[in-house]
Amino acid sequence: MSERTLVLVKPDGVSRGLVGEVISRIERKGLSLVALELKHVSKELAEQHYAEHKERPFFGSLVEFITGGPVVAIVVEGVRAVPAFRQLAGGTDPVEKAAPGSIRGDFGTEVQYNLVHGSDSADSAKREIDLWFPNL
Ligand code: 3AN
Repeated sequence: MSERTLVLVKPDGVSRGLVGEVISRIERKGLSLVALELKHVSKELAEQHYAEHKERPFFGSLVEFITGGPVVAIVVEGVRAVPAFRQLAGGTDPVEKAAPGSIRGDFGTEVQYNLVHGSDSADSAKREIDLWFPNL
């Protein structure tokens, strides 16, 4: 029943001092932290992480944004960890989609600067955890 997901506190979340807030919500939900690292993201890692968005018009600015400041990468584990963190994060658009009470709903306004990333499936989680934490 237990699974893992990759969570990123993106550069906007780190610079706004929301790392503790995000970790606190993960812990209060009943999920566990398995690995955590403050990372300066290379262009290569960013492009691999967001490979599925390669053809999207915002790909270039997304890569620029995610490499523009430190990111906190966290491997989170628990029962239904993938959808559970997606619920904590809220929808991609912090205003139109994310409900109040979610991380994006409470703290975000812009689609690109939406504070956190969470894997969208167990398969994505495995790929992303291998990418961000190759030694885990
Ligand atoms: P989520 O992070 O909710 O799974 P995705 O995977 O569709 O959303 O998008 C990945 C990231 O790309 C988002 N977190 C956001 O930073 C950025 N993004 C998505 N849609 C747009 C958009 N229309 N304009 C700019 N950035 C976007």
